[in-house]
Amino acid sequence: MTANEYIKIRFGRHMDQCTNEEIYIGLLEYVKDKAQNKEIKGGKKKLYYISAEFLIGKLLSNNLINLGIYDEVKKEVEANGKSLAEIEEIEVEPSLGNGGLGRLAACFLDSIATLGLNGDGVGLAYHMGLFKQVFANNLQNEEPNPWMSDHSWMTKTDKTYQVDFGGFNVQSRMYDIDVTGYDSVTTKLHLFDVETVDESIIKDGINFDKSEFTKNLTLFLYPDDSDENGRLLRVYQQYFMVSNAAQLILDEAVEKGSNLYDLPEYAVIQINDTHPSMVIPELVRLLQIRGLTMDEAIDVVSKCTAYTNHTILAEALEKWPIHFMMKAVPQLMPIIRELHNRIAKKVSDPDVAIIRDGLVHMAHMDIHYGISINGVAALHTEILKETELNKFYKLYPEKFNNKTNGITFRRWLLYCNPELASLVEELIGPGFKKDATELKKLEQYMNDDAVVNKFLEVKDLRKKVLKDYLAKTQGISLDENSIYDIQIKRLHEYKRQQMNALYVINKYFEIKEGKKPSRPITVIFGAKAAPAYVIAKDIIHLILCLQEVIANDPQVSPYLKVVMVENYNVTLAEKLIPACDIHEQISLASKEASGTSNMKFMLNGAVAIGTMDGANVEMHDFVGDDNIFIFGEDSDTVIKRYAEGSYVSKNYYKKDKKLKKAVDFIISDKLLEVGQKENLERLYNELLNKDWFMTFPDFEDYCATKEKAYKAYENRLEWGRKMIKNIANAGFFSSDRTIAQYNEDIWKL
Ligand code: 26Y
Repeated sequence: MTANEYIKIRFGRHMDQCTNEEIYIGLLEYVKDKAQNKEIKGGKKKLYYISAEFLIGKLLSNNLINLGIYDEVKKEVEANGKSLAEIEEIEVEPSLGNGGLGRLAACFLDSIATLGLNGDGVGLAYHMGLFKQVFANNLQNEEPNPWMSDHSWMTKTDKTYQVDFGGFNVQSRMYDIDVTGYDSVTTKLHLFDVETVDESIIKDGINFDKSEFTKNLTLFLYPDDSDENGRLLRVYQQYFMVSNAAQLILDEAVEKGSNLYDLPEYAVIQINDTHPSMVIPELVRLLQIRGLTMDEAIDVVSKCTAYTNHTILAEALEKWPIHFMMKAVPQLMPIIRELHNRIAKKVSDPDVAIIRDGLVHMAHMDIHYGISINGVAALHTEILKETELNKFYKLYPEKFNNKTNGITFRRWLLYCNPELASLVEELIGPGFKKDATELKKLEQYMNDDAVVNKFLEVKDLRKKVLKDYLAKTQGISLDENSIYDIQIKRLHEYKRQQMNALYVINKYFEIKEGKKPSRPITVIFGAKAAPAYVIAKDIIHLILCLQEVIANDPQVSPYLKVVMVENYNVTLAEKLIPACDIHEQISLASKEASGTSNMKFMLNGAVAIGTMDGANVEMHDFVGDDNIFIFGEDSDTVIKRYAEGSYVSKNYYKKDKKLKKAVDFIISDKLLEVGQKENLERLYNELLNKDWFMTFPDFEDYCATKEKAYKAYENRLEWGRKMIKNIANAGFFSSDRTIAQYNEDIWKL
């Protein structure tokens, strides 16, 4: 049946007589039907990828592409005088993630299904997801971000479980989202919810009564955890997630014939950062209820779980106070104590203990009781082994391994940049769609000027698409002849958006002094700041103030434009990335575990300005010095400086006139005209007295390197060659490769 015929039956009308909304609903149901016909015939062993975040993005086009019916449906829709792009706008993006970790989980699901592996995702159905970002008075405000509706990709199942907390219990329900593989099978994302959740308790912005846990359990993703109740709610959410996961895992194993002693033959669990770590004691608990002794249960569970670490920032490694755990999940504490005692008996070093100073160290539990621990880029894994987790590495060297992150090329090339995809196909054939390393064949065209020009033309076209899109959706006007210099990622001091802002100020002064750039520059930011992260919000404030001041300065605005897009999300990323000339990967070396937008940009022919951090290091290995602009201190220098505790930001400020002038501008009258004194002063003082992520030492090199990149951009053919070199070498960063490695080394499905 064609989509047309399906819609005819569904609505009793021909597609041309239907509204976009009806066509959307029709296509959604049509796709669900097709997807379910391809459900994987499960093998014995199954992977459960448990994650607090799945930033899946819109699914209509993605599913059409993966099912191989995109072109056909698009033609049908157009033949009826409709536009698929407009129909897609009906779909609301579920914001079930913050950033990299959540988007990685979504890319992984796509690759698991594409490789035909028996694996499902397990997470939570947050009603509001992450907040929606709204700007007013140059400040970020947070609003609820509802996405569920009667017509969504979620299908209600009849699976329900009871989950017990200290003093109360809830009944869960499982909802499923089909995960379509590219020309392959369909697997599932299971999202759990509770029926007692009450959206009406939300008042002004994203505030709600944090003490009514049955009403707020799955209301928001990572609610503000700046107070006790907020943190407690996070423990409740995590336990709710893993208790459901554990019950599902045991049920499915038993259904397939497991006697539970052989559970490792039926299930392997990937723990995505420490948010799902309680699955370990929860499984031990449930196995005991089902008849195993404590010894047996621990033995079984410790053959089933593997842990991925996504950060070396100490403050992001979760440690829960025992009194929290006693209140929220008292049934787990005796098991956690037992897990702790067994280790303490063997290893006396308190640094590797599970319980220390009244805190439960979630990562420590994962490492002692799992089969694998992996970092997400080569440098990151080395740093874990050599410094952060060195004592664990010495205990269990065989457990440590690297799995450099990857991205799905279906969404991040075929879907988001069809013009580039078809140019590539014209040149090297369709093989790259299944085997990303075939992109390497593009290198043979690097000296063919006619081909190079075609790549430049695609980029120009995509810049125009972005210009139109931002004009239409956000009222922003771009100059498509300017350089698009883009930094999009969560707002965090270590990612150093503030250093980019200081560069903008410096450029502003240069232009004022008559040193005009040879081509206008558009610096684009997209970032949400965690609601309780004060300095991050101050950085957004600074950027928005700069945007206003520069736009209103006729001397500067023809040459420099700052744009902060509102509510940066997956949908916006899909528009921004194909249009980008230069992307900013400027984290303080050693701090960005991997980065994944860097891979998306590379694949779309943007050139990076970056530090030797995360996956940038591997990107640099592939493309060489000429095709990536590397600057700044390396991770060894940074780690050493932290160890010495010798960094004094003021010394740099005093020495470097250019830097001083830029920093002082933050609290200048000009900015205070459009900004808030309190916020700008706080940020100024933070930089001057702390600058914990060391923007000052890298500032000069950063500015010089940007000038070098902008200059290189003017040699259009040479730049085109850089673009091709990047695209041709992006193959390694396919999540198909990453997932194949997880399976080979850890999951063994
Ligand atoms: C504990 C809680 C507040 C928390 C919430 C979210 C802690 C961490 C996170 C999210 C972390 C995250 O997104 N990490 C990113 O993971 C990507 C995928 O591996 C990496 O590419 C990226 O470098 C890392 O910052």
